[in-house]
Amino acid sequence: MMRFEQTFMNFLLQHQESHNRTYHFLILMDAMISAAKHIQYYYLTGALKGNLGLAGGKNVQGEDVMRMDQIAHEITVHYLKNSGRVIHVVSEESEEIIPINPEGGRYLIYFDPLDGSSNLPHGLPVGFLFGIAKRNLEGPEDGHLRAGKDYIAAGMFVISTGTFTLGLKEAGTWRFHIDETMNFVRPTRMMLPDDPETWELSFNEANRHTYDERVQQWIAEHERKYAFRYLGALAGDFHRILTNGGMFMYPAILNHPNPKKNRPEGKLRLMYEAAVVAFMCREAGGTAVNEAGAPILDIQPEKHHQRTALYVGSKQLVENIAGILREKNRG
Ligand code: AHM
Ligand code: MG
Repeated sequence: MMRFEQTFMNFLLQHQESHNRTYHFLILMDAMISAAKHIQYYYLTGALKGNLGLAGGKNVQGEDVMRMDQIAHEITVHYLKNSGRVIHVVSEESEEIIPINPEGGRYLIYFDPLDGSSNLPHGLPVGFLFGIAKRNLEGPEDGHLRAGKDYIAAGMFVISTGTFTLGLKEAGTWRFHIDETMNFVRPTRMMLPDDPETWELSFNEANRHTYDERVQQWIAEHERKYAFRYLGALAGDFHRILTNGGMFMYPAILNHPNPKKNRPEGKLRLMYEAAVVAFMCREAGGTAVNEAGAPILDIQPEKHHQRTALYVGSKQLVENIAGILREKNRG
Protein backbone atom coordinates (compact mmCIF):
# COMPACT_ATOMS: atom_id res chain seq x y z
CA MET A 1 0.00 0.00 0.00
CA MET A 2 1.34 3.42 -0.91
CA ARG A 3 1.74 6.12 1.70
CA PHE A 4 1.18 9.75 0.84
CA GLU A 5 2.28 12.83 2.69
CA GLN A 6 -0.17 15.54 3.67
CA THR A 7 0.31 18.60 1.47
CA PHE A 8 0.49 22.15 2.73
CA MET A 9 -2.75 23.03 0.92
CA ASN A 10 -4.59 20.15 2.54
CA PHE A 11 -3.20 21.13 5.93
CA LEU A 12 -4.37 24.71 5.40
CA LEU A 13 -7.81 23.64 4.18
CA GLN A 14 -8.30 21.65 7.39
CA HIS A 15 -6.99 24.56 9.44
CA GLN A 16 -9.40 27.05 7.84
CA GLU A 17 -12.39 24.71 8.11
CA SER A 18 -11.72 23.78 11.72
CA HIS A 19 -11.53 27.49 12.61
CA ASN A 20 -14.63 28.37 10.57
CA ARG A 21 -12.61 30.62 8.31
CA THR A 22 -13.07 31.61 4.68
CA TYR A 23 -11.16 30.22 1.70
CA HIS A 24 -9.67 33.61 0.84
CA PHE A 25 -6.54 32.83 2.82
CA LEU A 26 -6.09 29.57 0.88
CA ILE A 27 -6.21 31.49 -2.38
CA LEU A 28 -3.66 33.95 -1.05
CA MET A 29 -1.32 31.21 0.15
CA ASP A 30 -1.64 29.41 -3.17
CA ALA A 31 -0.29 32.59 -4.78
CA MET A 32 2.58 32.79 -2.27
CA ILE A 33 3.51 29.15 -2.89
CA SER A 34 3.41 29.62 -6.66
CA ALA A 35 5.67 32.65 -6.33
CA ALA A 36 8.10 30.78 -4.08
CA LYS A 37 8.35 27.81 -6.44
CA HIS A 38 8.85 30.10 -9.42
CA ILE A 39 11.63 31.99 -7.59
CA GLN A 40 13.16 28.73 -6.40
CA TYR A 41 13.57 27.38 -9.93
CA TYR A 42 14.76 30.68 -11.34
CA TYR A 43 17.37 30.77 -8.61
CA LEU A 44 18.51 27.19 -9.18
CA THR A 45 19.42 27.97 -12.79
CA GLY A 46 20.40 31.57 -12.05
CA ALA A 47 24.15 31.12 -12.33
CA LEU A 48 23.82 29.58 -15.81
CA LYS A 49 21.59 32.40 -17.00
CA GLY A 50 23.77 35.09 -15.49
CA ASN A 51 21.03 36.15 -13.12
CA LEU A 52 23.06 36.04 -9.95
CA GLY A 53 25.33 38.91 -10.84
CA LEU A 54 24.82 42.62 -10.64
CA ALA A 55 22.20 44.25 -12.81
CA GLY A 56 23.31 46.29 -15.79
CA GLY A 57 25.27 43.69 -17.81
CA LYS A 58 24.33 41.27 -20.56
CA ASN A 59 24.04 37.50 -20.21
CA VAL A 60 25.48 34.93 -22.62
CA GLN A 61 22.41 35.26 -24.83
CA GLY A 62 23.04 39.01 -25.03
CA GLU A 63 19.94 39.81 -22.97
CA ASP A 64 19.89 42.43 -20.23
CA VAL A 65 20.68 40.90 -16.86
CA MET A 66 18.19 41.55 -14.13
CA ARG A 67 19.14 41.14 -10.55
CA MET A 68 17.64 38.02 -9.07
CA ASP A 69 16.02 40.08 -6.31
CA GLN A 70 14.24 42.19 -8.92
CA ILE A 71 13.08 39.03 -10.69
CA ALA A 72 11.81 37.60 -7.39
CA HIS A 73 9.94 40.84 -6.71
CA GLU A 74 8.24 40.82 -10.11
CA ILE A 75 7.28 37.17 -9.77
CA THR A 76 5.72 37.76 -6.35
CA VAL A 77 3.76 40.85 -7.41
CA HIS A 78 2.47 38.93 -10.46
CA TYR A 79 1.02 36.05 -8.42
CA LEU A 80 -0.35 38.33 -5.71
CA LYS A 81 -2.09 40.47 -8.34
CA ASN A 82 -3.67 37.39 -9.87
CA SER A 83 -4.95 36.20 -6.51
CA GLY A 84 -7.32 39.19 -6.40
CA ARG A 85 -7.11 39.14 -2.63
CA VAL A 86 -4.41 41.72 -1.92
CA ILE A 87 -4.97 45.39 -1.09
CA HIS A 88 -1.36 46.46 -1.41
CA VAL A 89 2.15 45.18 -0.87
CA VAL A 90 5.26 46.50 0.79
CA SER A 91 8.32 44.95 -0.84
CA GLU A 92 11.95 45.45 0.05
CA GLU A 93 12.51 45.89 -3.68
CA SER A 94 10.19 48.86 -4.10
CA GLU A 95 10.64 52.27 -2.53
CA GLU A 96 6.89 52.91 -2.63
CA ILE A 97 3.97 50.87 -1.35
CA ILE A 98 2.44 49.09 -4.37
CA PRO A 99 -1.36 49.20 -4.61
CA ILE A 100 -2.79 45.96 -5.99
CA ASN A 101 -6.53 45.84 -5.37
CA PRO A 102 -7.33 48.67 -2.94
CA GLU A 103 -11.12 48.27 -3.18
CA GLY A 104 -11.64 44.52 -3.37
CA GLY A 105 -8.56 43.20 -1.61
CA ARG A 106 -8.56 41.68 1.83
CA TYR A 107 -4.90 41.28 2.83
CA LEU A 108 -1.82 43.45 3.27
CA ILE A 109 1.44 41.70 2.41
CA TYR A 110 4.87 42.80 3.55
CA PHE A 111 7.69 40.86 1.92
CA ASP A 112 11.33 40.57 1.05
CA PRO A 113 11.38 38.27 -1.98
CA LEU A 114 15.10 37.46 -1.83
CA ASP A 115 16.79 38.25 1.43
CA GLY A 116 20.43 37.59 2.20
CA SER A 117 22.03 39.40 -0.71
CA SER A 118 25.61 38.43 0.20
CA ASN A 119 24.73 34.77 -0.56
CA LEU A 120 23.18 35.63 -3.91
CA PRO A 121 26.24 35.66 -6.20
CA HIS A 122 27.21 32.24 -4.80
CA GLY A 123 23.81 30.62 -5.26
CA LEU A 124 23.79 29.81 -1.55
CA PRO A 125 20.65 29.87 0.60
CA VAL A 126 18.58 33.02 0.60
CA GLY A 127 15.13 33.67 2.02
CA PHE A 128 11.70 34.79 0.88
CA LEU A 129 10.15 36.32 3.99
CA PHE A 130 6.62 37.62 4.34
CA GLY A 131 4.11 38.93 6.86
CA ILE A 132 0.35 39.05 6.30
CA ALA A 133 -2.19 41.37 7.92
CA LYS A 134 -5.88 41.66 7.21
CA ARG A 135 -8.00 44.64 6.21
CA ASN A 136 -10.03 46.21 8.95
CA LEU A 137 -13.36 44.57 8.15
CA GLU A 138 -15.27 46.54 10.79
CA GLY A 139 -14.47 50.14 9.92
CA PRO A 140 -12.46 52.49 7.77
CA GLU A 141 -8.98 51.35 6.83
CA ASP A 142 -5.96 53.12 8.33
CA GLY A 143 -2.45 53.62 7.02
CA HIS A 144 -2.06 49.85 6.55
CA LEU A 145 1.18 49.66 8.50
CA ARG A 146 0.58 46.97 11.09
CA ALA A 147 2.62 45.97 14.10
CA GLY A 148 3.74 42.32 14.06
CA LYS A 149 1.24 41.42 16.78
CA ASP A 150 -1.52 42.26 14.30
CA TYR A 151 -0.22 39.94 11.57
CA ILE A 152 -2.42 36.92 10.98
CA ALA A 153 0.46 34.86 9.60
CA ALA A 154 4.13 35.17 8.77
CA GLY A 155 6.43 32.81 6.98
CA MET A 156 9.61 32.13 5.09
CA PHE A 157 10.85 29.96 2.28
CA VAL A 158 14.50 29.00 2.39
CA ILE A 159 15.56 29.08 -1.26
CA SER A 160 16.71 26.81 -2.76
CA THR A 161 16.80 24.23 0.00
CA GLY A 162 13.04 23.73 -0.40
CA THR A 163 11.76 24.36 3.08
CA PHE A 164 8.82 26.49 4.03
CA THR A 165 7.93 27.61 7.55
CA LEU A 166 4.68 29.34 8.43
CA GLY A 167 3.51 30.84 11.71
CA LEU A 168 -0.28 31.03 12.08
CA LYS A 169 -1.78 33.36 14.67
CA GLU A 170 -2.46 31.37 17.86
CA ALA A 171 -2.08 28.13 15.90
CA GLY A 172 1.63 27.39 15.96
CA THR A 173 4.58 27.47 13.61
CA TRP A 174 4.75 24.72 11.01
CA ARG A 175 7.49 23.51 8.72
CA PHE A 176 7.04 21.85 5.32
CA HIS A 177 9.47 20.27 2.85
CA ILE A 178 9.24 20.27 -0.93
CA ASP A 179 8.66 16.81 -2.47
CA GLU A 180 9.28 15.32 -5.92
CA THR A 181 6.07 16.81 -7.26
CA MET A 182 7.05 20.29 -6.02
CA ASN A 183 4.41 20.25 -3.32
CA PHE A 184 5.27 21.37 0.18
CA VAL A 185 4.36 18.42 2.43
CA ARG A 186 4.58 16.89 5.90
CA PRO A 187 3.41 19.57 8.36
CA THR A 188 5.70 19.50 11.37
CA ARG A 189 4.99 21.70 14.34
CA MET A 190 8.06 23.62 15.49
CA MET A 191 8.71 24.29 19.17
CA LEU A 192 11.97 25.77 20.37
CA PRO A 193 13.76 23.11 22.45
CA ASP A 194 13.99 23.77 26.20
CA ASP A 195 17.24 21.86 26.52
CA PRO A 196 20.20 24.27 26.05
CA GLU A 197 22.30 21.32 24.82
CA THR A 198 21.52 22.18 21.18
CA TRP A 199 21.28 25.97 21.49
CA GLU A 200 23.25 28.15 19.11
CA LEU A 201 24.23 31.80 18.92
CA SER A 202 24.07 33.49 15.54
CA PHE A 203 25.40 36.96 14.77
CA ASN A 204 27.96 38.61 12.52
CA GLU A 205 31.13 38.12 14.53
CA ALA A 206 32.93 40.72 12.40
CA ASN A 207 30.62 43.37 13.88
CA ARG A 208 31.12 42.34 17.51
CA HIS A 209 33.27 45.33 18.48
CA THR A 210 30.77 47.74 17.02
CA TYR A 211 28.00 46.67 19.43
CA ASP A 212 27.10 48.46 22.63
CA GLU A 213 29.62 47.52 25.33
CA ARG A 214 27.00 45.74 27.43
CA VAL A 215 26.03 43.60 24.47
CA GLN A 216 29.71 42.77 23.87
CA GLN A 217 30.04 41.83 27.52
CA TRP A 218 26.94 39.62 27.36
CA ILE A 219 28.44 37.80 24.37
CA ALA A 220 31.78 37.33 26.14
CA GLU A 221 29.99 35.83 29.16
CA HIS A 222 27.74 33.46 27.22
CA GLU A 223 29.44 32.47 23.97
CA ARG A 224 31.39 29.51 25.28
CA LYS A 225 28.23 27.73 26.37
CA TYR A 226 26.77 27.46 22.88
CA ALA A 227 27.67 26.56 19.32
CA PHE A 228 28.13 29.49 16.95
CA ARG A 229 26.61 29.48 13.44
CA TYR A 230 26.16 32.28 10.92
CA LEU A 231 25.05 31.98 7.32
CA GLY A 232 24.38 35.67 6.67
CA ALA A 233 20.81 35.08 5.45
CA LEU A 234 18.18 35.64 8.09
CA ALA A 235 15.85 32.89 6.84
CA GLY A 236 18.62 30.28 6.98
CA ASP A 237 19.98 31.43 10.33
CA PHE A 238 16.53 31.61 11.89
CA HIS A 239 15.64 28.21 10.38
CA ARG A 240 18.43 26.70 12.50
CA ILE A 241 17.40 28.60 15.64
CA LEU A 242 13.82 27.34 15.30
CA THR A 243 15.09 23.78 15.24
CA ASN A 244 18.00 23.94 17.66
CA GLY A 245 17.08 26.87 19.93
CA GLY A 246 19.38 29.68 21.02
CA MET A 247 19.40 33.22 19.71
CA PHE A 248 19.94 35.10 16.47
CA MET A 249 20.89 38.72 16.88
CA TYR A 250 21.59 41.71 14.71
CA PRO A 251 22.33 44.40 17.31
CA ALA A 252 22.61 48.12 16.63
CA ILE A 253 26.01 49.11 15.20
CA LEU A 254 27.20 51.90 17.45
CA ASN A 255 30.99 51.92 17.47
CA HIS A 256 32.06 51.36 13.88
CA PRO A 257 35.58 52.66 13.11
CA ASN A 258 33.96 54.48 10.20
CA PRO A 259 31.13 56.38 11.93
CA LYS A 260 29.24 56.60 8.63
CA LYS A 261 28.73 52.85 8.91
CA ASN A 262 27.03 53.06 12.30
CA ARG A 263 23.45 51.81 12.33
CA PRO A 264 21.90 52.96 15.62
CA GLU A 265 18.49 51.85 14.30
CA GLY A 266 19.82 48.39 13.42
CA LYS A 267 20.08 46.90 9.93
CA LEU A 268 17.14 44.58 9.46
CA ARG A 269 13.75 45.79 8.29
CA LEU A 270 10.95 45.69 10.80
CA MET A 271 7.93 44.82 8.68
CA TYR A 272 9.25 42.08 6.42
CA GLU A 273 12.29 40.72 8.25
CA ALA A 274 12.29 41.23 12.05
CA ALA A 275 8.51 41.04 12.66
CA VAL A 276 8.25 37.98 10.41
CA VAL A 277 10.74 35.90 12.37
CA ALA A 278 9.48 37.35 15.68
CA PHE A 279 5.96 36.17 14.79
CA MET A 280 7.08 32.63 13.90
CA CYS A 281 9.22 32.59 17.02
CA ARG A 282 6.33 33.55 19.31
CA GLU A 283 4.20 30.76 17.83
CA ALA A 284 7.08 28.35 18.51
CA GLY A 285 7.37 29.39 22.16
CA GLY A 286 10.12 32.00 21.82
CA THR A 287 10.34 35.77 21.81
CA ALA A 288 12.08 38.75 20.16
CA VAL A 289 13.14 42.23 21.24
CA ASN A 290 14.76 45.34 19.80
CA GLU A 291 17.77 47.34 21.05
CA ALA A 292 15.63 48.90 23.81
CA GLY A 293 14.62 45.43 25.03
CA ALA A 294 11.03 46.05 23.83
CA PRO A 295 9.05 43.28 22.08
CA ILE A 296 9.49 43.45 18.30
CA LEU A 297 5.87 42.47 17.79
CA ASP A 298 4.65 45.55 19.70
CA ILE A 299 6.51 48.09 17.57
CA GLN A 300 4.11 50.20 15.56
CA PRO A 301 5.89 50.97 12.27
CA GLU A 302 6.04 54.62 11.32
CA LYS A 303 7.35 53.96 7.84
CA HIS A 304 7.24 50.86 5.72
CA HIS A 305 11.00 50.38 5.31
CA GLN A 306 11.75 51.05 8.99
CA ARG A 307 14.82 49.31 10.42
CA THR A 308 15.32 47.71 13.80
CA ALA A 309 17.89 45.83 15.83
CA LEU A 310 16.80 42.24 16.48
CA TYR A 311 17.34 39.65 19.21
CA VAL A 312 15.19 36.57 18.53
CA GLY A 313 15.05 33.00 19.81
CA SER A 314 14.69 30.99 23.00
CA LYS A 315 12.83 32.94 25.68
CA GLN A 316 15.38 32.45 28.42
CA LEU A 317 18.24 33.88 26.34
CA VAL A 318 16.30 36.71 24.73
CA GLU A 319 14.76 37.76 28.05
CA ASN A 320 18.14 37.67 29.67
CA ILE A 321 19.70 40.07 27.16
CA ALA A 322 16.47 42.13 27.07
CA GLY A 323 16.95 42.92 30.77
CA ILE A 324 20.40 44.30 30.01
CA LEU A 325 19.12 46.25 27.01
CA ARG A 326 16.32 47.81 29.08
CA GLU A 327 18.82 48.82 31.78
CA LYS A 328 21.08 50.36 29.14
CA ASN A 329 18.10 52.25 27.77
CA ARG A 330 17.24 53.64 31.23
CA GLY A 331 20.85 54.56 31.97
P1 AHM B 1 19.71 42.24 2.67
O1 AHM B 1 18.25 42.61 2.72
O2 AHM B 1 20.57 43.31 2.06
O3 AHM B 1 19.94 40.91 2.06
O4 AHM B 1 20.20 42.20 4.20
C1 AHM B 1 19.52 41.41 5.11
C2 AHM B 1 20.45 40.34 5.59
C3 AHM B 1 19.82 39.29 6.45
O5 AHM B 1 19.31 38.23 5.74
C4 AHM B 1 20.99 38.82 7.26
O6 AHM B 1 20.55 38.31 8.49
C5 AHM B 1 21.82 40.07 7.42
O7 AHM B 1 21.40 40.95 6.41
C6 AHM B 1 23.27 39.80 7.20
O8 AHM B 1 23.98 41.00 7.29
P2 AHM B 1 25.57 41.01 7.37
O9 AHM B 1 26.07 40.67 6.02
O10 AHM B 1 25.88 42.42 7.77
O11 AHM B 1 25.97 40.02 8.43
MG1 MG C 1 16.42 41.95 3.06
